[in-house]
Order: sequence, then structure tokens, then C-alpha cells
Amino acid sequence: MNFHVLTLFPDMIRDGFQTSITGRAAEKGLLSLQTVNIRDFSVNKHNRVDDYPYGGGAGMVMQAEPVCRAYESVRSRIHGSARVLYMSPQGKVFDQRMAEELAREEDLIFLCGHYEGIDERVLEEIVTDEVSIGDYVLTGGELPALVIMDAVSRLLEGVLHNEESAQFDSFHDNLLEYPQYSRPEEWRGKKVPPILLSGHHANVEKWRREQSLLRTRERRPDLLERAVLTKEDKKFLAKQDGLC
Ligand code: 9WO
Repeated sequence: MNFHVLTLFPDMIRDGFQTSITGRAAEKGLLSLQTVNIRDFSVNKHNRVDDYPYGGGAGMVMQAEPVCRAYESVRSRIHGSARVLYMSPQGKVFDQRMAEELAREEDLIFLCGHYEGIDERVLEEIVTDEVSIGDYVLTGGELPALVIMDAVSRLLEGVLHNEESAQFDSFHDNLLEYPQYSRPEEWRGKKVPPILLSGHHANVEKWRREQSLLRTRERRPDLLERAVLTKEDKKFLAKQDGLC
């Protein structure tokens, strides 16, 4: 996987990327990151890349031409086409399913805006996917791009130590994770659930599944509607209903 990021703050992207598992994966050659500073493609002698919005109003808008030239510089280094993801609160909301879909691409181009946005005309020309990471407004698209690169990276072969962990985590089957415990067995008077110390693998698995089901129903009932439940799962939840 090759990530390409068009941004006015390349240091922010590189720093965020290096300081984690994604950085290690890049060192191992499992993925690559290339940042392109949109300011390097300014068409103005003062290196400006923004201007006032037509129609008036607060703030500044990133101009079409520098963004387009930055994009073309990336395109010239890529074989064939690549999806261009514009990070914006107006986009489709990112989720695990989208991460899995993006992980199948060879190259991904992220476009990070700043100020009050980017001239719509260049967005119409180059953007294939407008993506939001949630319903809030930030100062720019850099953090959302890092979030998406992180979620995609951990799905790539060899990035995580444990090959199984990406497969069996939250949202894989639309259920939340079960609670985790580590040493000591008793911490400030609070004990680890005894079943986890029993060494009985099948019982542990059953307990974890039940915890996932209970948590999902309690905290994210919207997810439970999409989850694929076995007969045993449904029986367990119905029995719990009867208890309260
Ligand atoms: C600010 C603003 C102020 C007055 C009138 C219109 C305005 N639009 C914006 C605006 O949306 N600024 C964005 C800042 C432009 C694109 C980059 N920015 C951004 C991306 N903020 N939040 C995101 C984002 C991206 C993905 N998921 C969540 C938030």
C-alpha cells in the first residue's frame, strides 16, 4: 500500500505516521508514505495558496490550481489511476467496512483541506471519495487522514504481530469487544473473573462471546441489529432478558 497525502502540513502527517505501528510497518517496507506540500505548487510569488471566497463571508478558500498541480505531481508517480479521498464533514462516514475496502487498493491519495475549504471546481475534477470520520468540525483534514491510514494499515498483511488480531477485533462481526484483564489476579480488591483463570478454553470463549453480546446490546444496540447471531447467541440474550 502506498499512501500519498496532499497537505499544507506535511510534518503533521509524517510525525503522526512515524510514531506508531504504521511507522514500523513503513520501515519494514509493508507500506509507504509520501507527503506533498501543496504550498510548493503555489502559482503566486508570495507562495500563497488561499484567497477570499467569492460571494463574501469569513475566512479563506484554498485555490484550485495549486491543489490540482500537487495532485498531478502524485499522479505522474503512480501507475494507472488511484482513488482520491477528500477529508470533509460532508463526506460519507468512515467505518470498518470502508477500511477493508480501501485496504485492497494499491495507492490511496488523501487530500487535506484547511481554512474554509477548497475551491469546489478542483474537487469536482479530482476527488473520487469524500470521507468524514464523524460529525464534528476540525481545523483541517490531516487528523482524519491519519485516522484512516491507521485503520487501513493494520489490515495489511504483516503489519500486526498477531496475524489473527485484525480478523477478530471489534466490528468484524458488528459486535463490540469483550473486556480484557491482565496481572495481577487481584487489583485494589477487584478480582479477575474466575472463568478466565480456569484454563477451560471453551468456557472462556463462551463467556467472551456473551460479554460481547451484552455490551453491544447495552452500548450499541444499533450494531446488534446488523450482527449475525447464532441460535445460542439469541437464546443467551433472551435468557438475560428473563433475568431482569
Ligand atoms: C469552515 C467554514 C467557515 C465558514 C463557512 C464555511 C466553512 N466551512 C468550513 C469547513 O468545513 N472547513 C473545513 C476544515 C475544510 C476542510 C478541512 N477542514 C475540516 C475537515 N474540518 N473538519 C474536517 C473533517 C474531515 C473528516 N471528518 C471529520 C472532520
